[in-house]
Amino acid sequence: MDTQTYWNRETELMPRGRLKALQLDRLKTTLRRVYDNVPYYRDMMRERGIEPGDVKSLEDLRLLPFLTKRDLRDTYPFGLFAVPFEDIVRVHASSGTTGKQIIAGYTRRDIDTWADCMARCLVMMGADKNARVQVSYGYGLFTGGLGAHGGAEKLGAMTIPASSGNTQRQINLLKDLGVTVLCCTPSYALYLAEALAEMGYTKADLSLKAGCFGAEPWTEKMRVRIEAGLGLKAYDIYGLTEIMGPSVAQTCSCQNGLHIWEDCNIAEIIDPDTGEVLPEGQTGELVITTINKDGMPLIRYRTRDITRLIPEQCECGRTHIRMSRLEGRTDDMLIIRGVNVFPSQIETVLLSSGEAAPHYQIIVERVNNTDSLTVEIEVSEKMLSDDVRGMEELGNKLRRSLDSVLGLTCKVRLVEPKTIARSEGKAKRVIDKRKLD
Ligand code: DLL
Repeated sequence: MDTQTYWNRETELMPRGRLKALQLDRLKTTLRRVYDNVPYYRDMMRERGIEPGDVKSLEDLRLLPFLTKRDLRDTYPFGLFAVPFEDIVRVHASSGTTGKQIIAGYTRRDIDTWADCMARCLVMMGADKNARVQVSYGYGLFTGGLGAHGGAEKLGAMTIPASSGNTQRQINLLKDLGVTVLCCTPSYALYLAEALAEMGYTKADLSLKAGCFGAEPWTEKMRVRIEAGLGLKAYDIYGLTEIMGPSVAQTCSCQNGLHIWEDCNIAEIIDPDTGEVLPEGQTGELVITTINKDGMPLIRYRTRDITRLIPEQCECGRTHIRMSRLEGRTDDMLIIRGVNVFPSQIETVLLSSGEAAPHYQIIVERVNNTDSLTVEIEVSEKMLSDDVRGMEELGNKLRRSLDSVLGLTCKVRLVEPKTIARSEGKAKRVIDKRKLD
């Protein structure tokens, strides 16, 4: 597939000076609209003594307060809508793991902008209207299914709304319909690769060329596994319900960072503890301001996702800034005996070993007021041996690697293949029993 074409050439290759001018223009319009139409925003700005006219440059964005998930909950369900109710044509919701769900509302133009951004992502993966796109993200309130679907249809590709689940049928569809592009979570992609082998097929029985995987953290090593298992090139797609759903950002064929569509979003990176904006290139929490959204614009929304911006021009020609693969979320970060631990660090260690399957679960417990971390790891079929000593050695080796990377002692429990539950959507990697107490 040709990855050198663009869906929206003018926008995707727009010189940075023009792109910044466009951002400022759209930012000013957005601020004026939310100030006039959304009392919650107006109050927030007035509390700070700010009016939309005070924002004269992109740097002035810093004058505005942050918005957090808490604000979205406080204004649940419709308090941040910035258009008359009759203009909202769809809502999506994010369940989250804690607290009340949040609702996002979209106008017809928003749905169209979203589909346009998603079409850009698909073309960035080499798809065109001859592509056959299987959407195996869940359809419904979750944005994955309908989001990917909208882009594939806009592109004119043959769109297969498989949704998630029913894994054997998924494989049959992939094979029988000659699907070229698969959209699903990376953990489900891995599960599909496993199921493919179990059904007696190989990647040669499929016609897959590209995969559009996101909605949960994953690592470079996991990408390599998926690519080998399904015989495709795997792209990382990012998004969140509050902003748009999939297609806020995606990797191009250079596979070195995700292009954030900057004609629709302004990205900042802040220190999650102090809220201070960090210089370009430093790692911190991603903050997004939407500048091309009518239904529910978000100003300086704290995503809780940890990444850094890559300002250098990309070889693919697109001028939109990139962000690095997400390192985790501020609220995913486990603090165990004072040490910060991200599930992605554990995944990297396991996959580097070459001996553990990428199926694992992290269990955190508190015994006698001390936190303990246990990593349950599935061994691969070929490693599963009756030789108890061999298994013991493997367990010790993994434990030593984890100890040194994490900087804390942990326990390793090796479990038999296929004993850790597979997920058809977002994988549940962490069981924090401390929170359950
Ligand atoms: O997960 C939207 C989406 C659907 C993105 C399909 C990509 C593909 P939410 O359910 O609201 O929306 O969850 C958003 O998921 O803040 C990140 O923490 C995480 N996330 C999304 N994409 C990625 C990714 C959708 N590529 C939250 N890598 C975000 C790592 C991701 N984490």
